[in-house]
Amino acid sequence: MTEALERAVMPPVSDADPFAHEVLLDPEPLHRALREAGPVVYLSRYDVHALARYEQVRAALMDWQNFESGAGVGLAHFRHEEPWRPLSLLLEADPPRHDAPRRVLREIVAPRALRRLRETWHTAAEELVDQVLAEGTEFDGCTVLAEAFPLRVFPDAVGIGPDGRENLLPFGNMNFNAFGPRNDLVKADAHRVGELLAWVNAQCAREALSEDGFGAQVWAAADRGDLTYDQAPLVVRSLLAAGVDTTVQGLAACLYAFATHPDAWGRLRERPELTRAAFDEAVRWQSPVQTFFRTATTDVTITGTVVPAGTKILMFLGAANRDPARWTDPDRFDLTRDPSGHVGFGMGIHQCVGQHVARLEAEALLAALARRVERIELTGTPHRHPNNTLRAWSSLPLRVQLAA
Ligand code: OVM
Repeated sequence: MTEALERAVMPPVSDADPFAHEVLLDPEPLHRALREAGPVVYLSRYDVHALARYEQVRAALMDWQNFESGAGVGLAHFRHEEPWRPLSLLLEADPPRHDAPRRVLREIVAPRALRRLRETWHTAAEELVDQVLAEGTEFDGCTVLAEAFPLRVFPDAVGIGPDGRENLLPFGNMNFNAFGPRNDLVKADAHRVGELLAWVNAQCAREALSEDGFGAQVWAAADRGDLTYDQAPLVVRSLLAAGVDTTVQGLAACLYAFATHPDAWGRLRERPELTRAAFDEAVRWQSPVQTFFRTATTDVTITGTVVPAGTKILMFLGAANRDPARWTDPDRFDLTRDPSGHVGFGMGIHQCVGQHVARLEAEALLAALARRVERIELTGTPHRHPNNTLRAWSSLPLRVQLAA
C-alpha cells in the first residue's frame, strides 16, 4: 500500500443513480446532496468517484495530466471496453495527439473566421422568427426556434448535403446518451446505431462536403499537412456530433430563462450588448452538457481521498455551475451577474472549441426575437427530454407578445 493510500480519507458513499430518469429530469436535488456530502463522493452503483463542487470540478478539468480523456469521457472505460465508434480525436484524446486536431478546428471556428457568417446568420434568424410569428404567437419554442435555427444554419456552415439532415438530432441524442451507462435510454436507440453512424460517416467524406464550409476547411488542413487524411473525417464528425444538440439546448435554455424572467427580457431588449452574457448565464444556469468523466492516470489525491489509477471520475458540470460556494444565489438566472468562469463549456485544454459558433447562433436568434417580441411567457409546463448527458427539452410551450 502506498503512503497516500495509508493516510487516505474514505469519501462519503452515495448509492444514487445520476442517470435514473427522475434524476435526469430534475437533477438539482441530487446535485445539492452531492455538493453537501463532500468534495469527493463515491458512487457505489457505478464504482466511480464524483465531483459536484465548483472548486474540484474546475481543478479536475484543468488537470489533464492526472485526469485523462483518452480512456473515454463517458462511463465506459475504453482500455477495457471496445468503443462503440472510433474515438473522437478531440474529446477522447490527450496531448500530444489531441493538439493538432484541436489547433485545426480552433482556427476554423475562431471568432475571426466566423465573421463571414455573421450577417447570413442574423438574416436567417430574422427570417425564421418572421416565419414563426406569421403562423401565430403561440408555439413550441423547443422545436420551432431552438431546434429549427441551428438546423437552418449549422449544417450549411459545415457543408453537408441536404439529404438525411433529420438524422442529426437523433445522432446527437444517441451520442450524448452513450457517455452514460447502458441503460434504457441507450438500449432504446441500439437498433439505429449502425444506420446513424453510417450516415454521419458518409457526411464526413470530402466528396460529401461543400467547397467552402467548415468540413472542407478540415480537409484543406490535411492538404497542408496539419492533419493526416485519416484524421480529417473524424474531425468533421466532431463538428456534427458536438455542434447540434448542444446549441439546440443552449438556445432552449435561453428561451426558458426569458419566459420565466420577463424583467430580464426587458433588460436585454434595452441593452442588446447583454446578449452574449445572457447566453453564458443561461449555459451556467441550465448546463446543457451536465456531466463528463475523466480517468485517473495515477493514484490522485483530492482533499485526502485517493482516486485510484485507472478509475473513472464523474464531474457534475451542472452542479458546479450552481455551487453556492462560487455563485451568489446560484439558482437564479441573473443578467446582472458575471457568469464567466462557469464550467458549462468545460475548462482547460478541452474547453468547448465551438463556443463562438454557439454564441453567434444565440446572438442572432435573440436579436431577431428582441426586435419583434416584447414579452415571452410559458403557456404550459415545459417538458424535459431525458438524456444521459444533456439537459434537454422536448417541449417549451410559449406565447409571445409582439412589440408595437
Ligand atoms: C466529439 C464530441 C462529441 C460530443 C460532444 C463533444 C462536447 C465532442 O465527437 O468530438 O464535446
